[in-house]
Amino acid sequence: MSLKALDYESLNENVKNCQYAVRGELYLRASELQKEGKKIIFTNVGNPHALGQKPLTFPRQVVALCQAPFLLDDPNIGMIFPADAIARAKHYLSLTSGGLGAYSDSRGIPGVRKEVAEFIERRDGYPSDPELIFLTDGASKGVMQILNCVIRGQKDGILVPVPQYPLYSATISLLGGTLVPYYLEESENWGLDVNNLRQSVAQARSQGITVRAMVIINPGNPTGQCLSEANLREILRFCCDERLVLLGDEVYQQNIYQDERPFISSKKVLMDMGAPFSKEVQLISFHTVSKGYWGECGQRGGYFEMTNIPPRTVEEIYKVASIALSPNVSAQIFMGLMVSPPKPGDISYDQFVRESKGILESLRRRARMMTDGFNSCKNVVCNFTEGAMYSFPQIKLPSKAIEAAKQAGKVPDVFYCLKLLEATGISTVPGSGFGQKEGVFHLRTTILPAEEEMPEIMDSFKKFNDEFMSQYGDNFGYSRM
Ligand code: DCS
Repeated sequence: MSLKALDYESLNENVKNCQYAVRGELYLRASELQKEGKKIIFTNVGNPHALGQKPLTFPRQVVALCQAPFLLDDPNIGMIFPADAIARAKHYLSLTSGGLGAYSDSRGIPGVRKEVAEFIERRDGYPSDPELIFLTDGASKGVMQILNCVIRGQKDGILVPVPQYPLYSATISLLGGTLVPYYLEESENWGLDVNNLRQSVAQARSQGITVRAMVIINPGNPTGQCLSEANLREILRFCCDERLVLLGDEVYQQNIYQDERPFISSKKVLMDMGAPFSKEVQLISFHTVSKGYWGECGQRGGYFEMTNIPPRTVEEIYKVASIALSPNVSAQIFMGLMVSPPKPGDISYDQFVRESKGILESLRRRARMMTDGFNSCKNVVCNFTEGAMYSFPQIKLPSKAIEAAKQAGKVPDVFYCLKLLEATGISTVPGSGFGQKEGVFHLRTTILPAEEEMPEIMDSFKKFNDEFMSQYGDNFGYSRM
């Protein structure tokens, strides 16, 4: 009997081959255990509100009023909402054509795109054109739209850091392209060596792959490193030489936990480099409302900015965006608010600053607690989380553990993470879900659990790890790689 189109055996192979570890085996097992009544600490996803982070007050007030515009007619409204929130709600409603229930332009509301452009200009000191900014349902959708334009077939390669956030590997396999890995150096604080890039490109070319684009994640996920300006220059020069479009994933630009290397955007570095680079290199930069101190993951708001992309290509991207009609309109308002938060002198300013600083300072302390906690454990080494939301310790698994994993039919780091989950309820993602060098094992956890719970979580990790290492240990000394 012939198969029907949606019988598993006849599905699109690209769908079956695509892997997304952040919601993979570990997450499924954690969900099962939760149903059985076990307390699970979901540190597998960078989803701050799910771990108790409170939403910022001002943006929620504005969007609440946009969702319920009849409240604006209530004579008592000024007793519940501050005047600046009321004014901003009216402003955003005036930018829509029919409020939050109406589709917007497929690129997003022009007035919000203008606010994004003004934010980029303030941040980088260079002009930004709202016509080259598209609002998207989270950064993910933007990344998918752009990769869809770049990948023509199996022979098209995309340079992706390893370890990487699996949005990239999954989308490339879904679109039937080829991932060309370049390795980040763990012993160099997950630094990016341009020589590795050259090698990766040469190797891919020798296999008949046309390398077309390069992805950078800055600050890094899962690796947490912040790229230096010098490094970004090298990358941009490399992209210029190799005629690659640079996809700059900058969703963690607010999440910086060290002072030596503040965030610097790829766009600014490119413009600072001047001609010919500033006129030649094709760059797409991504941002989101899901991260930073906003953490509004469920709202699904994002944008991308295009630099040096020809108008005819912009038209094609617009056409494809139009198939999905419109990005979420409430999320577009969150984006508008993120790029133009309350200013000094506004009624809500002090509260906004208090809330956002409180979140960022706590994240910085949590980043330190996690790194120090991991580094105090046997056979575990961890680079400091300079930025983003994750800790990515290396776990030196004893050979007996690797053997036991084999017996159980598991990848060694999956085996370790499953044992950790069963023993402690801590739900992590095995390093293999992000890619890592052969024979080296990691896990990823977010730094998002509540600060007051952190000591207990790290104690319970340490206790588990001690027991694991003594159960499977072969008493070798461990030296940092
Ligand atoms: N880029 C990177 C590097 C990310 O880490 C994420 C989300 C995204 C893009 C997409 O985010 P939005 O679509 O919400 O804008 N990070 C996932 C993660 O690793 N944990 O949680 C989600």
